[in-house]
Amino acid sequence: MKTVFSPLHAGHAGNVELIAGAIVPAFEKPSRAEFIKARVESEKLGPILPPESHDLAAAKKVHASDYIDFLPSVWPFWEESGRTGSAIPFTWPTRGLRGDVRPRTIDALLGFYSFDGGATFVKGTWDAIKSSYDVALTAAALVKGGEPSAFALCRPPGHHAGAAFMGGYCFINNAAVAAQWFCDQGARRVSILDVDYHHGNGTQEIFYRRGDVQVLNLHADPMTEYPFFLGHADERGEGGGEGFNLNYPMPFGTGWDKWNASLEDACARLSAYAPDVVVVSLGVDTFEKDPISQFKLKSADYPRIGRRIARLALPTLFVMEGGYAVEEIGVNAVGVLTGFEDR
Ligand code: Q9C
Ligand code: ZN
Repeated sequence: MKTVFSPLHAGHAGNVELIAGAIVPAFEKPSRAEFIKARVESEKLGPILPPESHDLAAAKKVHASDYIDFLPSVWPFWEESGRTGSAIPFTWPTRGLRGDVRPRTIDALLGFYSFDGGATFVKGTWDAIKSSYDVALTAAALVKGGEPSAFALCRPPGHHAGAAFMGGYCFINNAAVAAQWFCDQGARRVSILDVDYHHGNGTQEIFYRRGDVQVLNLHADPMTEYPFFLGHADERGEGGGEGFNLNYPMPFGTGWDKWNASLEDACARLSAYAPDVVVVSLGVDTFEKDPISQFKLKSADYPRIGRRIARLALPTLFVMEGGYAVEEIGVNAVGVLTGFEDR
């Protein structure tokens, strides 16, 4: 399997986050992608290719145009405003406030275009976001061109980013961009299988009213886990999308047997939908030692995930999302891919 990777991800570094009342170094850090790349190499998964540069038209098919134009403006605006450090959102137009009036200062705009304080900017962040987008589209083109599968080693991740907001370490929704690109290239139906520990709220929002993109999400129950405000089992799509969004919320402590039962059900639903292509939002924060998560999957479980996905017998694009136990993230992410190739 070919991997697409860009070193520009590394400029998105040194960010901090607020978690459990403490400001700490961000868990979403460059070593994540480097550990995965090293494992791709040591396991000889296949060639590692650089991305081709794309304009932002494909991003604007799933995101609001003004939101996409905002992203590269953040750091220059931050510096013009006399700021240093990291640009972090801190105020949001929630219930009772006006979300329909676009304000003018950088602090206000950061809140206007986000749902939490987990999408933070430093100088190299936009170039990393853009490279992650290019990685996803380049890997999608490999699959469209006839490769049975490809691995988009995206960083930053994307599945929490909605049509007009960032959050949860995510800016551009790489998996959604790729799925839409497949539709625009002639796919009649696309399935997105999101196995990240957290609910892919952005992906759900983007496709919620559509029947041509099926979204299947396996994740920790939002009653007790981030992103808290989406991802319940009764969210099944709306209008033309009714029945094409499926959520599998699971409790803290979930291990392989229970998680796998959800995967089996999702795979059966996916097969019944008979898409032309599958996009896997590949998060490995379901791992038992993940520092911010509460599931109990073991390293030996990840190849089993890959083997089950391979049994769908469909062209498959893997798009990297979360996973934070950096020592093992490479083993687990690449474990899915070698399992997919049954080796
Ligand atoms: N500062 C992904 O796995 N935790 N995102 C709270 C608030 C956010 C996880 C952060 C976890 C986001 C792609
Ligand atoms: Zn996650």
